[in-house]
Amino acid sequence: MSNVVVVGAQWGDEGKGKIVDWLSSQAEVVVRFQGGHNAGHTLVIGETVYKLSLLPSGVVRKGTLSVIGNGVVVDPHALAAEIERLQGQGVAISRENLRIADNATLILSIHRELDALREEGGPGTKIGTTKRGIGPAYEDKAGRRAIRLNDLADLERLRPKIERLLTHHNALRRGFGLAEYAVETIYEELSSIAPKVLPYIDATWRLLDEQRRAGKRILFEGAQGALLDVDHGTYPFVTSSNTVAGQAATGSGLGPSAVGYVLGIAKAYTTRVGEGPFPTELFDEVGERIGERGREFGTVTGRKRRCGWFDAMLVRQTVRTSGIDGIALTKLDVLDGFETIKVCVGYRLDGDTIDHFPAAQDAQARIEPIYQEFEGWSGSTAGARSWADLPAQAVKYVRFIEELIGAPVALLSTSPERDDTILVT
Ligand code: 2SA
Ligand code: MG
Repeated sequence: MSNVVVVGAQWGDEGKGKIVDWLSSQAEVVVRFQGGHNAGHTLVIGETVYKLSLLPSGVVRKGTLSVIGNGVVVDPHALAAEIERLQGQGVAISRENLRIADNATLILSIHRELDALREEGGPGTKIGTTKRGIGPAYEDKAGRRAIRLNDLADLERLRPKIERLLTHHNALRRGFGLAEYAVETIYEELSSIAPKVLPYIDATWRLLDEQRRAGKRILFEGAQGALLDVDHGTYPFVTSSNTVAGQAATGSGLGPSAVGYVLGIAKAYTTRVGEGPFPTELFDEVGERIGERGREFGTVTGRKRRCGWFDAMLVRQTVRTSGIDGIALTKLDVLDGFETIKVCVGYRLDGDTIDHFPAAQDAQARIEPIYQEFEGWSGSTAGARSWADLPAQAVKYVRFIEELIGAPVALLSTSPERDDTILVT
């Protein structure tokens, strides 16, 4: 097996956690390369459920090295809390198995507040973010005023950096009619947590390069999905990082050739949390049924996800923008027992048929899906562990999707259990 990057091929919540966990049994290193604790990956191992947000999924596996790469934005307080929570569940976490990039950007309380404030700022400004401060932290990174993890290692020199950051933020806060922040408040916030996170920091680009040269297999764990990519997603209803596979290299400090096989994760239907266009969204009892059967609630915020039919046009597009070599199709069992299943096979915009999802926000909102109806199956796919266990009509559905999106289904996941996975060869 070569190195593998796992990315969501839709709007996130495709079931990446399980697939990453399954693949991590064959990898020595697992790396997060973008996003932050806005991600939510649920792992079910035996009787135990682990909920991860910021930590790479490899952390629950003995002998696996987990790396938080430079492309991630790190809330040090959330990080420390997650480490403690997992340690409370009996997971061993130390510098032995966790390293964090010294050049990763920090999320501060000012970012969280700003995120929440904008979300409450009336019509037109709401994105439906997770309010974790992700966007504002990336803004400061691009604005060249961010505080980074390595800054915590040199507290003597931290104050002038905070001052510089606050020149920008206090001006913003005045605009919102908020009290200004004092340097000392942020200094306190950071110096108090520094001892808890510093043990893990490292020049992870170098560590990863060494691991790679030593022939260790690296798994790159994407968060969110390609349609939330800041360039290729449904802008402005996106997250603030690049979520496509190309980011695996940049966000971990390796060259593109290190990335290897690109595995896209797609659900057998579509979901989305937050605002933004969603051509195949269902507002009826069918959508309700998918949501209930699929337990479609956010791992991090508990938000109810919007549900709809599989949109082959969108996934075909992410297959191309991420260079997806193969798809892991998840939650097929949620469609068990549906009399008819619809798949979006084309788009109509103002009466014309178009062959891709347009970049313009207003056009995206006006898209109408062209559906192909598909006969459902009465048998169960839940827990199937081989191709032969599947109803013939379910196999047909999978083949149909492959054809439409232009990528083979390499893995089929039929329940949250690690072993209920079919490797398609
Ligand atoms: P943000 O907070 O700035 O990244 O939000 C911007 C948009 O990105 C979406 N987003 C997500 N969509 C699905 N899953 C996400 N992670 C959690 C999970 C979500 C949760 O995996 O369960 O618990 O609610 C995630 N993170 C960000 C978000 O909805 C906005 O549309
Ligand atoms: Mg999730």
